[in-house]
Amino acid sequence: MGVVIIDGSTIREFVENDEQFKKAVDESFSDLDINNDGVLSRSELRTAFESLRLVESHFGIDVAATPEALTKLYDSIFDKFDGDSNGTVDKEEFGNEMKKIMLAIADGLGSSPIQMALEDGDRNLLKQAADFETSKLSS
Ligand SMILES: [Ca+2]
Ligand SMILES: [Ca+2]
Repeated sequence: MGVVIIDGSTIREFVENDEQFKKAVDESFSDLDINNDGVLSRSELRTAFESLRLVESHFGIDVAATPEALTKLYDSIFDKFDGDSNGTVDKEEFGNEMKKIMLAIADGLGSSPIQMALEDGDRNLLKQAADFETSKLSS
């Protein structure tokens, strides 16, 4: 368990570094594609969002929302990701939408840093943004 501190510019720089962001998206995507069929299903994406803990911050949802409300929410998230509405999310769709979400979070944070508590071994995109920042500082 560790704590990382990130702000809007940390996230923005990370997302706008194409090579770095693509690598992070590739890694996250393979982690999330539990059955390794090259696309994310509804349940795989839901698992992803539950573990990324982005929903509360980005969509402003009440954490105590009912299961029905959450399912509805995750369905609407899935539809956003599934740009061509073919029922699955491929890597490109995933990357495009993650980029939008990360930038929206960056806008929301502005210059007010937030602390994130992370489990060891977490590899979510916000954590990677923080790592990217750290590696830049130390190089
Ligand atoms: Ca899959
Ligand atoms: Ca699709």
